[in-house]
Amino acid sequence: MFREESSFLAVIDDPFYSLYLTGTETSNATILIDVEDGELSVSIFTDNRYFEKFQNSLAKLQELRVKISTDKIPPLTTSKKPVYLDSSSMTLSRFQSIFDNVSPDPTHYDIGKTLQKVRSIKDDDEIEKISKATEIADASLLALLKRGVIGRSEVEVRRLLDILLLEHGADALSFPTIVAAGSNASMPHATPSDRVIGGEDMVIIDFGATFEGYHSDTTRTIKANNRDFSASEARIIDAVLEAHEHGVSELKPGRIGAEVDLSVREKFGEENKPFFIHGLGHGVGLEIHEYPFLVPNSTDEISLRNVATIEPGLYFSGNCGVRIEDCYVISEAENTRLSGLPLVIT
Ligand SMILES: [Mn+2]
Repeated sequence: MFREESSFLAVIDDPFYSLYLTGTETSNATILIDVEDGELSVSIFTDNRYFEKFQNSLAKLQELRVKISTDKIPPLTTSKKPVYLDSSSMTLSRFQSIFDNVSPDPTHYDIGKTLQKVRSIKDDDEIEKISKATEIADASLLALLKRGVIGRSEVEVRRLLDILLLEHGADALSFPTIVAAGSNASMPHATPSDRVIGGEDMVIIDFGATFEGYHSDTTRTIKANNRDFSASEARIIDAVLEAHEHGVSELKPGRIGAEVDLSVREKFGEENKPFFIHGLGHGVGLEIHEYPFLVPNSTDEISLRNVATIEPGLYFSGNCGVRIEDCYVISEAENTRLSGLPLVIT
């Protein structure tokens, strides 16, 4: 992770790492790691809103000796040691407040990607939490479909599903729920509208729960009347389903994000490729979108115990859209699908 120095500083200015390392939910925490001749000391700089929370969670982690402070982080400008930073969370303004208004220089080393990769490899407890969040989402969608969506607007369906997610045990929503019917579904991230859902509409529902900080992410495309898709709809559904299954089979340790994305684009073939207009997937954990990203140009490497979505879709402007998304745990043999819902619900 780090170079060979026996003395260095690392500054991690992202609350997700405080949550990851200490279990403390916070909106303000800078972690300062100070290694002096191989001796480690860790300080967390926060404010009074979180001081006691940190004290409580750190008391449970006796093996980790951490100082908690509500002071400002000391300026590190004069540090003789190399300083490691996380470029993906450290903004220029934070940097300048820590370094007395100077700008980054080449003696600062970026550990952003390394930290993301470490956090992408989930332990059993983390996988269980994502799995539990997914179970909550599964049960909520089934409850929604039992009540039916025909005659309700997209906004009403979103509100109903959001309530069901909370009633089924979600701590919060993973992200603003998407409900997009008929021609609105050709926009992958449509904002729910007052459009009333009719029986012949195909509806994209993209939703998730959080459970103890961990997210789920699921998309289903349903036929509002629960009856069979028309022949032309079925062709689109089948193409997306095939692409989805191909994507899952390509998701293997050592593969690179862009490669997996590309192989699914190729699977779609010349005819459908232009209508797959977003990335294939992303890691899921304490953040809804995290390493490894399965998108064009991504150099992220897939590892065992990653949890990632596969979410191909086809979008026909003014007509319809189809997306099928699930979360998978990357495993030695076959990847484990976390949702118990069929990929196509009829
Ligand atoms: Mn997603």
